[in-house]
Amino acid sequence: MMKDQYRPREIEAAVQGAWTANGAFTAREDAARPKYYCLSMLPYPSGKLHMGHVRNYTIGDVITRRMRMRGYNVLQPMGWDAFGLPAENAAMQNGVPPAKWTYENIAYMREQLKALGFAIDWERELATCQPAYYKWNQWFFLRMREKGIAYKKTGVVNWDPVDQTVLANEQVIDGRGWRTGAEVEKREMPMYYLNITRYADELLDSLEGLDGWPERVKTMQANWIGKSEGAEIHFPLADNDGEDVIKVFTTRADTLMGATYVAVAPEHPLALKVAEKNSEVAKFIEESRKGGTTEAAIATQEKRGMPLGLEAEHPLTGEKLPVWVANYVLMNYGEGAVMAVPAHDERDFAFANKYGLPIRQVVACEDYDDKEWRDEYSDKQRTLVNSGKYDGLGFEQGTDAIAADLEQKGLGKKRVNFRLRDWGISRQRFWGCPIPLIHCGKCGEVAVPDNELPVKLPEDLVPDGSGNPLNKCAEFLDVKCPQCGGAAKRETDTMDTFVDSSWYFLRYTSSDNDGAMVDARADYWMPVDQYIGGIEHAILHLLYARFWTKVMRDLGLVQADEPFRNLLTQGMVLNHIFFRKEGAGRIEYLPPADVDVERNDKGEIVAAKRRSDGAPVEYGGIGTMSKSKLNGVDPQSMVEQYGADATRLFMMFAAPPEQTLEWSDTGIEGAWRFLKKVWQFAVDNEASIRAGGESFDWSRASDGLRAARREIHEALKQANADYERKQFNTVVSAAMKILNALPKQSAPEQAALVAEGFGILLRLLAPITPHVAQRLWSELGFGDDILDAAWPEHDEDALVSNVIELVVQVNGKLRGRVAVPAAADRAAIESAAMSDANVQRFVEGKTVRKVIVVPGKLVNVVVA
Ligand code: ANZ
Ligand code: ZN
Repeated sequence: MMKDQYRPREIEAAVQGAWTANGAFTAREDAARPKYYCLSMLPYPSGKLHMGHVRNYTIGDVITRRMRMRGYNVLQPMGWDAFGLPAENAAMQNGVPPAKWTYENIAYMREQLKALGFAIDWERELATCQPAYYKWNQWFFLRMREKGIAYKKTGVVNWDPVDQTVLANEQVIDGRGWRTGAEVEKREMPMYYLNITRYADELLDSLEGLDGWPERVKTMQANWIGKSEGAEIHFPLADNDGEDVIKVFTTRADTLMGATYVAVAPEHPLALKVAEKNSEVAKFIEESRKGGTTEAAIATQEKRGMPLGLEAEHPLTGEKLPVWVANYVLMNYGEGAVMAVPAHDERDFAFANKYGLPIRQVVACEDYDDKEWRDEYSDKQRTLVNSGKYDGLGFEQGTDAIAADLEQKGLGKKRVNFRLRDWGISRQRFWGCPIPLIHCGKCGEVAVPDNELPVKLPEDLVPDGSGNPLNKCAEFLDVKCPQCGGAAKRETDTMDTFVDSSWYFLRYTSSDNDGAMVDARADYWMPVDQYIGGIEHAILHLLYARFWTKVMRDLGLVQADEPFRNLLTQGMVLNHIFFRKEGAGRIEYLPPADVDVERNDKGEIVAAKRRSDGAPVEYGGIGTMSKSKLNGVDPQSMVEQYGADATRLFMMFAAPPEQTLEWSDTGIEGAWRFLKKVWQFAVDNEASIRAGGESFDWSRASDGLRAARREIHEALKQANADYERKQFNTVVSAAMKILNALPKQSAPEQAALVAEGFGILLRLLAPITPHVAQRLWSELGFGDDILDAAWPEHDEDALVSNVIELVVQVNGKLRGRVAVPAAADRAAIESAAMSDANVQRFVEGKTVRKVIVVPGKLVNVVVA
């Protein structure tokens, strides 16, 4: 007999225990079965799971479990993106080594994941801070260095003076460090770069083949790569024996005859050379170091510049043009210099007007006004004027003609430029993967020999805020030169943590191999069939992972061209925000759990009070769950209160995966109540379910039974279509429909219906609420393990209605509808039509002249 109470904690612990004991989720390569690699982005071990994690991993788990029931050999691994700044910050605050903090967080979060019942192959677990993992970062870095894909150069970087580190462009917000808020400075320093631009064309072109990616993400990647077709043009420097030229990149070579000056970036070698002798220029360059290197920062700052006192020759006319240094020219883009065409480029226009430089119109525009910019000035659909022999040509013809002439003179040619820059991976941080190099006074920079890898990061150091502690750690620093054996120093820079996450999905396939980065198992599992994660990783992480995979392919390590076949970007989890304004404009946020709300009849919140003291609080609308706004909901407490299944069910039911999800207390309660109903149904109908397992001839079933069965199979058909589309919210609605279609207290003749219907329901729910589905499946004798039960498909015959509905008219006017058996004859149809109550009202007291029956459609009663 079944327990009559739904007790999620007891069920979930027992079912999880059995999975662990059986190694239920250990994945083994098996050439005989189709493989399916389902991957969720690995979490940063921040301390505890948040709802965003729960949503992400539930989506992945639902897909994993369903694919397994459909016969696929499924791999779903998990790991930890374990290097990074928060561990250093925690170390500074609490005096614990980052390693200890990180490993403790991992231990805690691993238990949380296990309590949620995810079908993870824990044997493949990895943490990117483990030497066994990052050894291969180092090994591969050295292979890339040998190939010139990793190279050293001095770059202009964003420097955060507080954190004492280089920031990536996206870590600079409004010219300030994203974490410290400190004004960012530009600095030059030697760094290691990965030559991702070598792959720019392929990274762009192969986006086209990624049919399983959201268009939006592909567009973001394409824009980031930023391919521009244009030309490189050389402006020889006057008074320099024609030796030195200023190279510029332009997308408007057609406007060359309108170039009136040349401008170089403040970090351009020419500007630096002039600055050596000219203190004004030196001062200008110094000032322009302030502010970030981001395009946004540069686009919004005031355009400033000064002449360098040099002249360049126009490559076609020989006219002397002044050379300026200007802060709107980026050193990192194109050639770090522009040919200025003030008449047709908005930035040059503003600059020329500010400094009184000539403006020469060369593209036809009526009423050209050189004081007021209009967007049509830069329109490419117009023809050239004031351009000598090029007059009358359009953009393309003009570009071609000018490029051909330049090429003949050896002063330019058509060229493609990418916005994408090489990936600087050096970080002046402690908690990251050491770059495996040694600096020797005699031999220079020497690679650590392969057999000495990994270069281990000391796990007992505690950063104290005064820069990288490796710089003070003699044990780490002092080393013998591998080449000459003399005293040498280790490199103390570590790698950008994006390196760690660029290939972890490959390592999962071969995680127990100490002797190789990956082995043949990578080719069995790759590519990842379904990748799931946040849209915030749409650009960098995905681009780096694609690049890294292609490099590994080119070095013969894997076959895959692209790492991720299908990509799902899940929406954010939102919750209400409540706050009070305290003195001095300070805002104090309150957790939604401490607030009682009043709603209007549309369900909108119109007033809110703090529960403890009844004092009014302000409602701040709905927003992403965040620590600072105190509107997060702790998954742990949800699991404790309602169980993992209800938490998972709510997450899947509340919204389709890609949309935002609004947290709701009544929603999770509703999910839990539904599972209670499912349980109660099993308790009430146990005998029928057990009795109804035999095969049954549905063609002989009563109309009522067949109608109920039709409802169930229609819902199943819909659920399967929705599973395919990954619309899990309507899968849950279909499950609810099925439960409603089943008789609550079944009679013996309903046994077959109940057994079949409930078996379908359990299997539909199994991916979403695996524990309760498993328990009921085995308890009711359906089988041992629902994990590998055959996925239910609808029976086409069940969809065929044996009852049809006919329209009944009286004198051509619609008066009723009747349902009749599909096989009913004329007489039966006629009598059904005449017995409809409404039809009778219109027929009463009249003479029926004729009854017309159009089979399958209508009945018309003609009366007089
Ligand atoms: C002359 C010109 C005339 C331009 C005109 C535009 C309009 P995209 O499309 O983004 O590739 N440029 C080139 N290098 C630059 C740098 N380092 N810093 C700032 N601006 C730079 O943009 C290419 C255009 O951006 C180039 O074409 C150049 O200005 C400018 F009517 O050259 B153009
Ligand atoms: Zn040496």
